[in-house]
Amino acid sequence: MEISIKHSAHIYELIEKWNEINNIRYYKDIKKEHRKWNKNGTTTYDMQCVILGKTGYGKSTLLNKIIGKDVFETSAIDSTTLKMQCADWLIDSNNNYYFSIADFPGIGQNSKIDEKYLEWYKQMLEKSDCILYLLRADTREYSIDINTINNLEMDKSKLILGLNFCDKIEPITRSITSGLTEKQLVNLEGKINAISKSFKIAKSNILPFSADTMWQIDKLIKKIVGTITCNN
Ligand SMILES: Nc1nc2c(ncn2[C@@H]2O[C@H](COP(=O)(O)OP(=O)(O)OP(=O)(O)O)[C@@H](O)[C@H]2O)c(=O)[nH]1
Ligand SMILES: [Mg+2]
Repeated sequence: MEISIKHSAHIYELIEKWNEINNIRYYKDIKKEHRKWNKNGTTTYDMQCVILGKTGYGKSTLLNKIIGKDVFETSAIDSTTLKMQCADWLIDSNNNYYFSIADFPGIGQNSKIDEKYLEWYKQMLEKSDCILYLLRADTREYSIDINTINNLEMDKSKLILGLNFCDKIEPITRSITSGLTEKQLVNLEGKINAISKSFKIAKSNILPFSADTMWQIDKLIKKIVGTITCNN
């Protein structure tokens, strides 16, 4: 399995934007077999978060917002991400410890391509400490997602269901603030309850956000860090 590194920086770059990332820097138990990678002949240990989910659900957009730069290509029209790619942040240069977020191609295009991508997902699950599986808050069709999570036997202790597109929850209004209205929040609560039941996953593992307006991305980062450091 090969992943192209599209962005590489020191962990301080992330901490400056997201204070919570500090907890990853202080995490001591990094040197584990499943975290081993080979980067140009050097063995590294990567604490890995992977973003998975259907095409067009905002995986690349989210990663760009976390970095604060448009590194990963996004599109409102076509399936955009066609290979495995990631952003890496150096934690410790003496031991070659890294924090990494990987952006994968989205499923749901056609069954032949899905087969290939699902195989990639499967391989990556074993190497990951946090699986961020994106859903859209403005749809009620989750059967492909439920099947994918069940068929790949995703470890629910590592799984976060990221509920993106919360800015599109009904009733949509025009506003000068980026938060959700009272009515949207009520509908969101109902949505989370329904998803919790149908996916058989605790409500605490469902994190609503909007990559577009950046609503609750700070909470999502906190959840990712908590999952990786087993400190939820
Ligand atoms: N309104 C709204 N639009 C969003 C949000 N997140 C992403 N988008 C838009 O959705 C479109 C698709 O986003 P991408 O980031 O390319 O989706 P992707 O999951 O990476 O897609 P693939 O690479 O094909 O798997 C883009 O036009 C984004 O601007 C969101 O929270 N709200
Ligand atoms: Mg993409």
